[in-house]
Amino acid sequence: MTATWRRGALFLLAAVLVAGAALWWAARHTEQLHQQERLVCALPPQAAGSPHPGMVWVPGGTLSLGDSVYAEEMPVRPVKVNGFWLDRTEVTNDQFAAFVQATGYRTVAERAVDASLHPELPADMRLPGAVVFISPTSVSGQGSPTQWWRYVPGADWRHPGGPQTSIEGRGAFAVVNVTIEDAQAYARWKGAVIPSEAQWEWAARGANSQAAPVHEQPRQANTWQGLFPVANSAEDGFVGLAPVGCFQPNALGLFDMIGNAWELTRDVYTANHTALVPEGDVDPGPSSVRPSGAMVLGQHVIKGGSFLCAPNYCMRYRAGARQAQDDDLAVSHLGFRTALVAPGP
Ligand SMILES: [Ca+2]
Repeated sequence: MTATWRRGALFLLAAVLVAGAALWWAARHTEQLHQQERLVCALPPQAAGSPHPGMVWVPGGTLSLGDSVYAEEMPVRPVKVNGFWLDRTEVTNDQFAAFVQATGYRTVAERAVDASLHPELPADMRLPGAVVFISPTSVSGQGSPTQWWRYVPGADWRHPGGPQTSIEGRGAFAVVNVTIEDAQAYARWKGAVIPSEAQWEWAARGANSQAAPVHEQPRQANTWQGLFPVANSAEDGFVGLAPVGCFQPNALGLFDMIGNAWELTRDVYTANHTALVPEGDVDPGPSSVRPSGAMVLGQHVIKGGSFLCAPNYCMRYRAGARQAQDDDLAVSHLGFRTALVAPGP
């Protein structure tokens, strides 16, 4: 009896030691990855004489819009897209900083929340701020996302993780904690627009109507490897957000269409594709957001998934995936890129 008890105790001790060592190794591995992460990735030079530097031409064609994994992606339907130009990377902190410096613009996350629009919110959630992902050590109950998403007063594009964080040395990272209003303001300043959902998806598919939808987690993208939201092995080299352009571009030369930061589109969110723009030409003309501040708050479609997309939780690392985003809520996994309707090369 005593020997059996002793063997059991020894076995238990060994199991605890092994589990402890595994946790220690995982924490150390994550810490090392943080220390080793790259702050900039070199982009290949563009052809000389491009009329729109930093953008690539997306030829027109007919897209099978949507996919079959989640209900909001359905039904798949044909939509024609005219040719347009698209930023080859997500807008970076440096690029957004130039806009802010030139215009004095203050983002939505830097303003107090309008109490008349959100009378239900407690006072601390009306302070300027953004929703930040904070990886929990465990998940309890039904796995409510409030266990890993927190409203952090003081979080904004300059302070992506909260007031104690900064973007110093991270000028090449995708700007995040921006809303559709912020993205529209940047695009107007640049003389560009925010792409429609169809434009964005057509570009993400490489403007190839023959390409079958890919459902596997991509290797050439900043996503989440491991059990979301507690274990992030970061096999792709990045625990969190990455500088733009660290992974292979798609066939058009567009970087990070999938993964890294979710990207805003100018389309108001609908529960599926049925109510989207009529089949036919997708005109990138009038914006879905009224200019000059008269914005009607709702939700817009975001595309591409982010560094938080994992097979066990959110398989939205696909061109056809989509999600709704509240118009006046800045989030630490959301950025954008701009489009331009102009003659092709
Ligand atoms: Ca990653």
